[in-house]
Amino acid sequence: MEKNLKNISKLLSLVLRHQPEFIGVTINENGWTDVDKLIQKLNEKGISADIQIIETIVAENDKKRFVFNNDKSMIRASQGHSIDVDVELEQAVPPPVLYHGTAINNVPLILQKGLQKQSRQYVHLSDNIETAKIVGSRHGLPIVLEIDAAVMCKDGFIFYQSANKVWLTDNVPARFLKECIR
Ligand code: HQG
Repeated sequence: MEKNLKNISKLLSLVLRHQPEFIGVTINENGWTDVDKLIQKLNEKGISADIQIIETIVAENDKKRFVFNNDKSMIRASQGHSIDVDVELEQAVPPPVLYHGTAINNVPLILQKGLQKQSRQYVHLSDNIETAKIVGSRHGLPIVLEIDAAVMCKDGFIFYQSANKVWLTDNVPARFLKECIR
């Protein structure tokens, strides 16, 4: 994606997941914000965005982070929020093993306390090692942890899959975690 679009996309992640007040938009209880208003507020901040640009970002974003509602009057992030919204996540049965990438430095604490959601609404997990590695490298030298999702399910833990296919759960106690050696 072109650099300018990438920058706007990053700004949308911030605004739609964490800080709508950064540009002065409001987000409703289901995470939606009005597209026209969003464009207006971006323009007021000196960012030249229009509906074509927003449509391109929604379509081409590498992780499909954003979605429109049916008539394209509203937009929201599919996952990753720290603000309290209900994006109507689908409960789903995960594959038997899921992965979480983190920084090596975090591992001692994680193996003691389990995976906690920190500032976000959920712990984020992926169904493949490569994605987990990339996520982990955002925090430092990456390491991938393997999650025994099959046993978690048997024990009654609930999983959701976001519209862009990220696996989410409330927390992962340490007993379901081990270092992935592959
Ligand atoms: C760590 C991005 C110490 C956890 C990614 C992680 C993802 C602990 C960090 C999505 C811990 C939180 C989410 C504990 C967890 N002790 N550290 N007990 N429990 N941690 O950014 O999963 O690209 O909130 O391992 O791709 O890294 O923005 O979560 O390192 O899908 O769309 O605390 O964000 O998506 O960091 O990333 P984050 P994450 P986007």
